[in-house]
Amino acid sequence: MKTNDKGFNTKLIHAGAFDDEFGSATVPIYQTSTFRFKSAQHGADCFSGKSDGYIYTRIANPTIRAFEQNIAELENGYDGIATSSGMAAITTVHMALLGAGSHIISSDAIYGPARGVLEQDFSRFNVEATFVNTSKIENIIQAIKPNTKVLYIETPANPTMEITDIAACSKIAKEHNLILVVDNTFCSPYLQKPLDLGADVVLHSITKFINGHADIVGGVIVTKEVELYKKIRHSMVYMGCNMDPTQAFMVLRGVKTLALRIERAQENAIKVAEFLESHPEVEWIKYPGLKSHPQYELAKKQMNGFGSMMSFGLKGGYEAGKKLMDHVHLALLAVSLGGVETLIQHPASMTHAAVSKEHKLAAGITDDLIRFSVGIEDVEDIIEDLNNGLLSIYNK
Ligand code: LCS
Repeated sequence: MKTNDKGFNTKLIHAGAFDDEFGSATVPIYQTSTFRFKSAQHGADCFSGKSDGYIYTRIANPTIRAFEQNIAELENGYDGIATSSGMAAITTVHMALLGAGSHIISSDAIYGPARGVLEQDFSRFNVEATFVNTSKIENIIQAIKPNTKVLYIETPANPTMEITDIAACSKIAKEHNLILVVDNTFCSPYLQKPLDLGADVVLHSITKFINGHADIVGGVIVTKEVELYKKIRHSMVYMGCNMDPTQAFMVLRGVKTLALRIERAQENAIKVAEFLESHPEVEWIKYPGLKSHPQYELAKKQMNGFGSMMSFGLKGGYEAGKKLMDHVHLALLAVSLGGVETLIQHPASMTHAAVSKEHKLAAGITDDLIRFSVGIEDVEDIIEDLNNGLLSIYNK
């Protein structure tokens, strides 16, 4: 169903859904790898584009198309391209937009593998990448070269919570003929619509807020214009980064409650952030909804709410961080984020334990940093759990 003229909550429920011959209330799982043509001519017409019939699930599938159209309407874009994971969304976009001899400017503090794939993999194909702190616009301008093709930003950044001004980036991108790509995973379209702020491409790990239930991995890309869409869709199909129909069904179910989940989680998050900010053992906290966040005003301007992700540092540093991990019980000690359950992780002793100090600092990860994804449990329970964990640090 086309819901372009409807409100966001209506889009969440109905965008992309279609009627079938049985009157199904939800989009069914079309768990099929291939589709039967009615005749040789029909097959020829499907391949030539004269008919929009389905051919093969790697190319397109009704359940997956329903999700792609749903997310495209949520992001106010032309159309969506669903992928097997968030990383597949990122590599698909890079494969479509970069080539030997080209250059990309990226935020320095981004999800680790999103940086790694440029440094370790695309570099082998002579794609050059420069990583800068994009929260300072002058850094981007200084990094532009004649062969720069793409400006890639993640905002708020994982896990530093630094915020980049999307509208300002769009202005620079237009002046220098760059394609602006925004990883909108930390916000979802409920909190931030990069295409409305001038971005050309928006992508997500739908593993996080969009699906919201920590039960599938997936990704999606939405473009503003048709030509970029065709280019990126080609890369997805040829590299085989497609989503599976069951993944699409799961995320179509998850996305329906996106607004409710985010509203509840961010209501909890501000209370958790205020608790942490006033806690004597907490050295610093970065949450966009606190006035102490250096980019609070920018967050207020470009986001429609402050979300439920935060990072904080403990006075006791690395050892205190490690101890806290073993003394929280409600918060799940796990990577990932954006689900209904509260998650906690200490990158220095966990995900980045084997990473060099230099690389950790490049990613904005200090030894004391704790990343916290606030869920939709009762906030009193989340705070009590954190409080008990913090107390335990000093009880030998
Ligand atoms: N973009 C961001 C901002 C992410 O946080 C992640 C995953 C990805 C892209 C990649 O998505 P995936 O392929 O996992 O669906 N972030 C994770 C994290 O912080 N912990 O575990 C995964």
